[in-house]
Amino acid sequence: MFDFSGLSDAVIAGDEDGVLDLAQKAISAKVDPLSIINDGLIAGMNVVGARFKVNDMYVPEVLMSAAAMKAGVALVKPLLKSGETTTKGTVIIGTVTGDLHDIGKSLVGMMLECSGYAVVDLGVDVSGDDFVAAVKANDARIVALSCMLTTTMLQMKTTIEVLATQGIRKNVKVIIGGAPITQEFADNIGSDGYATDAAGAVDLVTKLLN
Ligand code: B1M
Repeated sequence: MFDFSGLSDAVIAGDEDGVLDLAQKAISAKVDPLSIINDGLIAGMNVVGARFKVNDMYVPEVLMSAAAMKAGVALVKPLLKSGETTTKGTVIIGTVTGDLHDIGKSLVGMMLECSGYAVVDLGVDVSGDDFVAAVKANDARIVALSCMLTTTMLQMKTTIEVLATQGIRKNVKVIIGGAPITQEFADNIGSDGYATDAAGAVDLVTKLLN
């Protein structure tokens, strides 16, 4: 059994080299890539979140942890590739207006890609109009909205309204997720589904498209 605590600690310390070294050791030890992400990298980030909340860590330190986490994910990502050559459909993903959190959204996009979907990642602080333009340009079937702040949650509703006023809501399924999101909120704003994590998002997209 691989000891993930060193990897989590390196994320907490914002030690990018340490993360890369320990993630590589886990890869060499043939540890399941998803476990490296969930039990090592995300576990570390969860501690960062808890410490950030009680002012035991501050924004510059959190940014270093985020950079270390991203470096680890980038190292593991190629091992998650499903090898599928055909796409099951295109997903447009982004974090909504006013919200700059991108780690969870990128993980969801990565897992969808690994499951055979084409993913267009619009990044963070994405407006409803940008989602509309991307759906049209890519003939997408799914719009995936991420949000991490209670103050930006309602931008998901706004985005769905923009999709409707621009006439494309009927052509796409809208799924949402992120730490403050609940099933009740998802139902209230008229989305087609909610997932708590990246694996759940893949299951949801598969269900909605079949
Ligand atoms: Co921010 N931040 N942050 N932050 N930050 C949170 C979200 C917070 C909970 C921290 C806290 O207080 N404990 C808090 C929000 C509180 C609230 O709204 N009630 C918070 C705050 C307050 C802020 C600022 C306002 C702080 C400030 O400036 N005073 C500010 C806002 C900036 C802005 O967005 N406008 C801010 C800034 C930042 C940083 C820039 C420093 C950095 C982001 C760096 C980056 O993303 N490049 C940051 C970080 C890192 C965090 C925490 C610590 C970690 C987030 C993370 O990456 N988690 C976070 C605390 C926490 O979440 N515990 C926090 C790891 C990631 C794998 O998980 O993102 O939850 P997560 O994604 C999961 C699921 O949520 C789900 O699947 C993912 C994978 O399992 N999921 C989906 C996500 N999107 C989905 C979409 C789906 C389905 C599932 O379908 C479409």
